[in-house]
Amino acid sequence: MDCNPRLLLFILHLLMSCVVPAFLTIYPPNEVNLLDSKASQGELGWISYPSHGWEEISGVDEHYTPIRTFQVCNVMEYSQNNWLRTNWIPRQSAQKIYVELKFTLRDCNSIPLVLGTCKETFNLLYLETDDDQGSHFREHQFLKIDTIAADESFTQTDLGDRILKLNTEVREVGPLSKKGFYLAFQDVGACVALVSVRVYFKKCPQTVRNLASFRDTVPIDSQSLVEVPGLCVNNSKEEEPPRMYCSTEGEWLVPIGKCLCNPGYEERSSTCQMCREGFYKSTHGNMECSKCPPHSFSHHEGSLHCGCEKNYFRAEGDPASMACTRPPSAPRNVISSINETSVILDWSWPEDTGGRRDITFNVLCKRCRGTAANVSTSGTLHCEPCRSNVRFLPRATGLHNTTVTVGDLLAHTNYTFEIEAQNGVSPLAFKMRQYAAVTITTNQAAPSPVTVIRKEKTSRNSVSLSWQEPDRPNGIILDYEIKYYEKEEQETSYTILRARGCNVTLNGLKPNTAYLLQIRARTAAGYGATSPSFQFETSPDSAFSISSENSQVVLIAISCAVAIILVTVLLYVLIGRFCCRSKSKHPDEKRLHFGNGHLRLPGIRTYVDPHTYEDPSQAVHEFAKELEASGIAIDKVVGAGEFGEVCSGRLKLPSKKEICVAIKTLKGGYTDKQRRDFLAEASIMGQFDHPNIIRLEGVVTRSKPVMIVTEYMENGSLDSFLRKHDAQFTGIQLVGMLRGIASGMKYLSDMGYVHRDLAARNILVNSNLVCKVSDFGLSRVLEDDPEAAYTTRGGKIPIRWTAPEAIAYRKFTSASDAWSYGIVLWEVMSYGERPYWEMSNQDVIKAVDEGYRLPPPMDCPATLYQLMLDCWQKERNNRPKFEQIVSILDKLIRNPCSLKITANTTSRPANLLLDRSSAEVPSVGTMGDWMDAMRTLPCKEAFSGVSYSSCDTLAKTSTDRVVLTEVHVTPATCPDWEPSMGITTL
Ligand code: ACK
Repeated sequence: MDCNPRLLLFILHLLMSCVVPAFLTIYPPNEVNLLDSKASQGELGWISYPSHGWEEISGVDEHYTPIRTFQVCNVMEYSQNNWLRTNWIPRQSAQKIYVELKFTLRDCNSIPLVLGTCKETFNLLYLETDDDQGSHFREHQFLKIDTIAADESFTQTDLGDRILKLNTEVREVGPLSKKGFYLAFQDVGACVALVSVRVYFKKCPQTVRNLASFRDTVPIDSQSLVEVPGLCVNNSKEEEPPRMYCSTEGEWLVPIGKCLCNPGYEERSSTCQMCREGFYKSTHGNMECSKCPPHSFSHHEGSLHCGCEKNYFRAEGDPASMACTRPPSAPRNVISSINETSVILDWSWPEDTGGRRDITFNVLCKRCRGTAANVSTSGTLHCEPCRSNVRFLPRATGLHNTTVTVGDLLAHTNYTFEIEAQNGVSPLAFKMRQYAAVTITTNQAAPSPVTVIRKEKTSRNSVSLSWQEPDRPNGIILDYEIKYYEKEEQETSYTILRARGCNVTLNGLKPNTAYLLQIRARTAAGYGATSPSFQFETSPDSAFSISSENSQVVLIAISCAVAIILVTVLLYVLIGRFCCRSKSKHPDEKRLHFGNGHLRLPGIRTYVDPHTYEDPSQAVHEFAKELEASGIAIDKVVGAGEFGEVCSGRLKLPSKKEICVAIKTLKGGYTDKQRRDFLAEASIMGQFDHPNIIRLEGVVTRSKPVMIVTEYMENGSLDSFLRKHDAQFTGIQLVGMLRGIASGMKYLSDMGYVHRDLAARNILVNSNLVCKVSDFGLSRVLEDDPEAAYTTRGGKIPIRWTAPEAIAYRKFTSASDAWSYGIVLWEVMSYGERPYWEMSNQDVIKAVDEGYRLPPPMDCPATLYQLMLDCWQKERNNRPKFEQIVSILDKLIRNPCSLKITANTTSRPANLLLDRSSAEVPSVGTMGDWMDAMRTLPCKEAFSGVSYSSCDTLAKTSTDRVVLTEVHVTPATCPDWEPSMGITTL
């Protein structure tokens, strides 16, 4: 070789230091090598022509990995033409190839003594063939790709040395069409070392994009982009056909469309993998699997949804992401308010809604034989479904509110209502049905009016009529009252008849006269409403047509008739008087004639004062059943009464179920008077039959101890019951209790009975929260009640509960009971607070007399406070009647929204009482604040927050009523709400 050996060594050294070791070389993934000289560790076997031209040299790199290089450096000689040809390289799928050359090329100036032939370039050529031609080599067959020159031959170092630099040149060749090709390097007199030759083509490598897999794609030289369809990976589904474009540079571009993992699978590392245990995926999509919702599980991989735990369900339409739920528990605190033959049922939401909000309520009505009291103990009554004509308002099933009114029940009949809460999964769990039951007894109800009246026969002086029994007799019709009068006289004078059947003949009428008639039916519950007026006319008087021979006969007949009538009237008056005296109770077909006045007919039964009986024990036996002591079992003492202990126990009557009872005993050593007074209570109680009056089961008077046995009230007296359950009831429940008390009091006042000691301590509460008035007696007010105090007039009166006129001059009436009812109302709304707190009785009397009244209890609805104030009107005739109180409370129950308007207070105002005369002031924290507000606030501000249309309206509504602020409800939140309702409905 002609080369300077030092030069060769230098080149080799350079090779060793610059070449990247082959085994470390990592090429881009989109480049596919067809030839890599560095990868070959043995001889490459390339052809060198002439043989003293290109020379193959072996060496090792710094890792001692052998590498092969070629070099030529015949710069000292003229006319150099040295060829180096590679082996045959199969083209594979390449259309365009890249040739990457790494080489060093010496700057001719750096070689001393060069004879002028030195070159600084070499040529790169190629030849396409379909097969390997072995060592057969012809120069002219090769096509030139390019002349290769070095970018830089030397680099100057800091020390002034010149270092040979490695050049890298890449050339594209194509399109190729034959199966393979050769490359050739032609040296024409340069000093060059070919360190490595790499031939490659570019492709878009197999890839997964958007869960679609795209195959290896070799770009087509003639096209800039190749569209490639993708295939969804396993367990996925095409959402939009996936596509991508492969560029000539072997790059994937513009992914379009995508695939989504199947249900039960989620995307992980560009694949769709099964959901793990405890997870689920119910839809197609590339979201992650979700954790099983509460009360559900998945024990397998790849779950589409999670199964529900035992006793938990998923309703149709519940999304898989929703927790499994269960049927609700039974509704709570059912209270019933009976009004004759209808009942309002009210209850609280179930404690456990089962995890759902779609709660509705169904009410099942059953008619039962036996008594309500039997139920509370034995729980088994013979019941059958109610008749279909029982009316439910708004309906019996699918109720969204917690109240329903049931009407058209039979009078004086036991019913059980089963109230069931349902939610969306209840149909899947019918075995888990839970309901609350309440048993009631409807009241006696007056019959409905007679509607059909027919005229059967008319004559000059009489008419025969018939009519149909009322649609709803509500009991056995005892008789009908027929009232008639001449139309012209307009009721100034009328006649009343009673008839047992459905027909009557009216005699003694004026001829040719128009009459109006009304009929009403009577049952044990009293009179029903009167029928609409029925008009009839008698026939014309034909006396003028009578012949003169007959006129005498007619005159005689008329005289006789007049005489008979006079005698009849005389007899009737006498008999009537006699009957009145002898307290005849059921006169049949009595004729009464009243001139110019109103008849007060006995409607419902009236209360009979047992003290009017000469022998009070006769009264006891008239109104109370004598019980066998052997049928009574005393369990325990529950309290102390004035005459002895109060016990709970059981009563077993022959052929009846055992029931729980309360037993009041008369302690030994009593005087005759004490015995009489003790039993007087039973004589009074025994006259009452109402669901809100404590029921007397009977008395034991023939053996000792003397006992009064009543129904048992599980929750004891109302005052202590409320104190025990402070703030635990809803407004509607409290109103339900109050309604019961008012209904009982209405019954008592209708009976003509004045209670005189109405107070929460004298109301008993049963397990269904039904309140019943108790504690009847006469001397009791004086003796028994620990609250009773002696007045200046010597009477003993429960001052805080009693109306001023009753304190001042013992004017006890139903109106004074209404005052006491107002106090009970206050006690209930304040959960058993003591009225007037620790004020002395004297101070209470004085304050009330000066017009001060108790302030509203905390959170008390404005309507109820207004009702209290109405009950505490000084003028007793202005106080509401119990009938009105019942109807006010019914309205509130029907429209619970009105309870949300509260009369703001005060736990307990500093000055204790509110001045009635200035009561139109917004309530404020204390009495002092309240007075200030009254003086300073203009009307508009004072009532800001109340949705009144104008101050005028306000002033009008508030003239004699207290208007209270703090409206917590707005029409938006309470659609049925009328702005004035909170105040004016009273
Ligand atoms: O609050 P209490 O437990 O309920 O204490 C008093 C006590 O007797 C003295 O009156 C209780 N009591 C009275 N009558 C009855 C009844 N019918 N049922 C249950 N408890 C009663 C009252």
